[in-house]
Amino acid sequence: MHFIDEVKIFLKAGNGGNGSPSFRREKFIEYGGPDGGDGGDGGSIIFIADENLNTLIDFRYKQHFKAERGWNGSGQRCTGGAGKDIILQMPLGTQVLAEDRKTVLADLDKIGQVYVAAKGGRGGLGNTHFKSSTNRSPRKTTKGKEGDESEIWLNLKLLSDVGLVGLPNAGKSTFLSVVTSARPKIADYPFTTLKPQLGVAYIDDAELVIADIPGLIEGAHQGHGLGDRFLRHIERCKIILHLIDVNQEDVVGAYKTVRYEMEAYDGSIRDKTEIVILNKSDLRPEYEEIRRNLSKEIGKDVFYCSAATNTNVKPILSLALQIRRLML
Ligand SMILES: Nc1nc2c(ncn2[C@@H]2O[C@H](COP(=O)(O)OP(=O)(O)O)[C@@H](O)[C@H]2O)c(=O)[nH]1
Ligand SMILES: [Mg+2]
Repeated sequence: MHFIDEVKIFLKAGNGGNGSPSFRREKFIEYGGPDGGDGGDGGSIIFIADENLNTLIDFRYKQHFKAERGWNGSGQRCTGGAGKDIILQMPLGTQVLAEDRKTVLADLDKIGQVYVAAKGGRGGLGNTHFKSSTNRSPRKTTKGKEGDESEIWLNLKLLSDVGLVGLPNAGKSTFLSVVTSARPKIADYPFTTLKPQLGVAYIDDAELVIADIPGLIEGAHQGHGLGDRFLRHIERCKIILHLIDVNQEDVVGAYKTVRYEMEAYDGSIRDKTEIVILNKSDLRPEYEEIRRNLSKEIGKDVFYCSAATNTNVKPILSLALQIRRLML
C-alpha cells in the first residue's frame, strides 16, 4: 500500500433548501392562510479519526467532496428533507490545515474524534413564519443558506509511543519485526524502508506503539538520501530509540550524524527522551567495551541488543515502557 501523508482536498457542504411560499387551498376554505414549510438543512462533511488507517492514500484518487443540498420546503407545512452528510474516515494523527497550509484547524489525535470540516447551510423559512396581524397572506420566504466551501490540507503525523531512528542498516526494521507483528521490509542495503511503519508491542500487559521510519544519512535535512521529511512521523512520539550498528568503524560518528540531523529538523524532536542502543551485538564480541566508550563519549547511558537473535530486546522495551508510564 502506498504511503501518502499530505494531500489537499476540496469541500463543499450542501446548501440549505428554500422555504416554501405555499398557501392552503382546500375546498370550502376561502383565503386559506400560508402553509409553506421550511427548507431542509444541507449535508455537512464530517471527519472521524480511525485507528485502523495509517495513510491518506484514498485522497490521492478523490479530492473533491460535495454534500447533498437540503430539499425545499413545501405546502401543508412540510419541511424539506435534510441533505445527507458525508462522513470521511481519517487516519489517527491527521491534522487539518487551512488553505495557508499553516493554521491548524483540527488535530484528530483521539480515536473516534469528530470534526465538522464543512457545515451544511441552514434551510430557509417558509411563509408560515411571516404571518402577522397585519399580513395574513405573506409571500415572503427565505432562501436556504449556503453550505461551507473550503480547500484544506490533510497532514498526517503518525501517533506512536516510540520512534526508531538511526542510520540505514542499523537494524530498525528488524527491531520492529521482532517486537511487533509488523512485517517491514528488511535487507542489508540502505533505504529498504521507504515509508513509515507502525507496529504494536505487547509488554507486561501494556501496549507500545512503535514507529519505524526510513534511515537518516548525513545531509538528510538538505534532502540527501530520502531526506528528513519522515521525521514528522516521530514528532509526536514520546521516546526515541536510537539504534547504532555496533560493527560500524565509528559508532560515535554514527550517533552524532543522526543527532545532528534530528537537531537540524525544525520539528520538536531534539528534546525527546532518547534511549541509545548498540545493535547487532551477536556479530561483535567486544560490544561491551564499545558500549562503555560510546557512553563516555556522549555522556549518556548506552544499551546493547541483538535484534536479529532477540537478545536483550525485552529489557529495552521494558525500559521504554517505564519511561512512558512516568510521562503519563
Ligand atoms: N547479525 C545481525 N544482523 C542484523 C541485526 N539487526 C539487523 N540485522 C541485519 O542488518 C540488515 C539491515 O537491517 P534493517 O532492519 O533492514 O535495518 P534498517 O535499515 O535500520 O531498517 C539486515 O540484513 C538485517 O538482517 C542483528 O541484531 N544482528
Ligand atoms: Mg528499515
